[in-house]
Amino acid sequence: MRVQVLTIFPELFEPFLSTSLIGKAREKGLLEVRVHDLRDSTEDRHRSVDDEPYGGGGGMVMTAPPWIRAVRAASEGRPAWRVLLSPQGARLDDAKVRELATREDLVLLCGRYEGIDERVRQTVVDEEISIGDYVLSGGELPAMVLIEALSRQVPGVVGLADSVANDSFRSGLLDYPHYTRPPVVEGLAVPEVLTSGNHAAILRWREREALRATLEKRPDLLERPEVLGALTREQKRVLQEMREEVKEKGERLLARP
Ligand code: 4GX
Repeated sequence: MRVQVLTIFPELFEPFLSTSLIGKAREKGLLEVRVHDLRDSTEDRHRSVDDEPYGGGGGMVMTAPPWIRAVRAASEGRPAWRVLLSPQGARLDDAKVRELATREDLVLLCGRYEGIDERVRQTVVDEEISIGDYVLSGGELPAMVLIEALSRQVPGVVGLADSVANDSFRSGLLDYPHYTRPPVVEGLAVPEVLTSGNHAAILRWREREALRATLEKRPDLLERPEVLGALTREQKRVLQEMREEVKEKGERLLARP
C-alpha cells in the first residue's frame, strides 16, 4: 500500500514514520509513505498557502491552487483515493479503517488554519474523514492516526501473536484485562486462573471478561446487530447472567435504608 501526505509541516512526520511498527513496515516494503510539502506546489515568491476569507471574519483560509496542483501531482500515473482530514468528515472507525486499507494508493490532505477553500473538496477530494468530535490545529495528527491504524491492517505488518489478540476487537467486543509480573501490585493479585496452566479455563475467563468489560464500559457496542449476531449461545447466556447481576446490585443499593 502507498500513502502520500500533503502538509505544510512535513517535518512532523519523520520520527513517527521511522519508529517501531511503521518504520519496520516501510523497511520491509510493505508500506510506502511519501510526505510532500504543500509549499513545493506554490508558484509565488513567498510560497504562500493562505489568504483572507471572502465574506470577512477571523483567521485565514488555505488557497485552492497549491492543493489542486499537489493532489494532481500525487495522483499522477497511479490514480489514488483522496482523503481530507477535517472535523466535518465522517467519523473514523474500525470498519472504515479496514475499507481504506484495501486501497492500493491513498493521498491524505492535512489542512491548517480555519480550513481549506471549499473548491478543493469539490474538485480533488473523494472522502472527508474526522478522527473525532474535537478541534485540532491541523490534519497532521489525524493523518498519523489513520496511517497507524491502516498499517496494522496491511498483511505482514503486525506479528501473528498480536493479530490474534487484535481479533478480540474484530468480534466487536472490548479486550479482556491483561496481567504480567509481579504477581501482586498494591495488594492486588493476578486472577488465579491465569496462573493455573488450564488453557481452556483461561480462554473461557478471557471471553467472559471481554463481555464484562464491554457491558460495563461500552454497552452501546452490545446493541449493534453485527456484534450481537456474532455472539455464541454461551456468550449470550453469560451476558444475560451479568445483566441480572448488575440489575440485582442496583436494586440492593436502592433498597438500602
Ligand atoms: N479530525 N482538524 C483540520 C483544518 C481544516 C478544516 C477544515 C480542512 C478543512 C480534525 C479532526 C481537526 C482541525 C484538522 C481543523 N482542514 N481533523 N483542520 N478532529 O480537528 O480530523
